[in-house]
Amino acid sequence: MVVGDIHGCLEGFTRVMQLASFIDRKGEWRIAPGEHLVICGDMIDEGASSREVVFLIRRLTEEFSGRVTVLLGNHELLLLRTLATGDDRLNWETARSWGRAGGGERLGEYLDRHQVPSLGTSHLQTCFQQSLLEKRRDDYPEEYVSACAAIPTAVARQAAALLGDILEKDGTLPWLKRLPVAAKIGTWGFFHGGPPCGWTAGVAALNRTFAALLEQQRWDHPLLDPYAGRESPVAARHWWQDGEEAVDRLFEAYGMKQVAFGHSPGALNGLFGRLAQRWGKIFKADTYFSLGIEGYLEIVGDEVRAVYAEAGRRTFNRLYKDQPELPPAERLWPVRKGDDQA
Ligand SMILES: [Mn+2]
Repeated sequence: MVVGDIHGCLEGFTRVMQLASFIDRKGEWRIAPGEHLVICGDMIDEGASSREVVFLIRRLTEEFSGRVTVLLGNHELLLLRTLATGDDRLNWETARSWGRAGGGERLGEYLDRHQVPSLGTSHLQTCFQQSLLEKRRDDYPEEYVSACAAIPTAVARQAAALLGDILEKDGTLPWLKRLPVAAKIGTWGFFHGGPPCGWTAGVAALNRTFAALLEQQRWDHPLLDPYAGRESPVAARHWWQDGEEAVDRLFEAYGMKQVAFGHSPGALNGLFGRLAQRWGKIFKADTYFSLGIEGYLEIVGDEVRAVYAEAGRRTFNRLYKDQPELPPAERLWPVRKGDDQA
C-alpha cells in the first residue's frame, strides 16, 4: 500500500486507511505481518492538521515497526531548512496546527496577534477545486496569498523560532531528520520525487549521503535542493522524460524494476487525482489529498491497483467532466486487452 502526499489532511488519510482495512470498524489500527504501508512524504503543509498527521504516522512507525516506511518529502525538507536557516518560508497552516496544540500556546497567541491567516482543510480543498474549474490551475485564493505576503519577515522568523522549539521538544524535528529519502522493498523503489539522475551508488548510500548533508546543513547541495529539477530525490520531476531505456539504466543503478512516487499529482496523465503508470515501471501514488481526492496504490504480487475513496471520486468526476468516471478501484498493471488505458 502506497500513499502519496497527505499534506495535513488527517480526515482523508483516515478515510483511505479505513478503505485499505488498516483501520477496522472499531477504529483500531491493524497492519498484519506481510503487509506494508509506504508513505511517500509531504505529510505536512496545505491542510490544517499537519501536526495530527505527523503524530499519527510517528505512532504507526513505532506500533508496526518494519511494516511502515515513511519518506521525507520536499515540504518536510523546506520546514527543516526554514528552521535551520531562519529564511521566511514558514508554512502558516503547519505553524497553526502546532500553535493550536498543547504546548503551542505561545505560538498560537503569537500567530493570532499578528493575524496570520488560515484556510482550513475543507475550505482549501474547495478553493483548489474552484480554481481548477475556473482557471484549470490549482491556485490559492488571492486574498490568502496577499495576506501571507503581508506578514513581515521578522514575524515569520520569530514564529519559526517558536515552532522550532516546540518541534525539538516534541521529538518531531529529530524524527524528520532521520527519515530516509528513498526505500527499496523487493524490486520496488519508493521516492517522494524520484531517483536522482546521475546517482549510481544505490538507495542505502543515497540515504546515508543525504543524512550526512542534512547534518552538515549543506543547503547549497543539489540533493538538498527542495526545488531541484532532477538532481534531488525529494524534488525530482519528469525524471522519466528521456524514455524507457534511460529509465532502465537508471533503475539498474538502484537494482529496481518499478518505482512509486508522490510529489506530482498531475504526473504521467495530466489529471489530478487519477493514478497512472508508464511502461509498468513508473507509478504515480499521489491522488492529491489537498484537492479533496483521496486514494492509494495497492501492490499485490505483480498486480498494481489504484483505489479511491468515494468522496474523492465524486470530486474528480465534477472536475473532469470530459473524462471517464473514476471507478472505486482500477487495475493499473498489468494492462490487459479491453482495459481502459487511461
Ligand atoms: Mn506535495
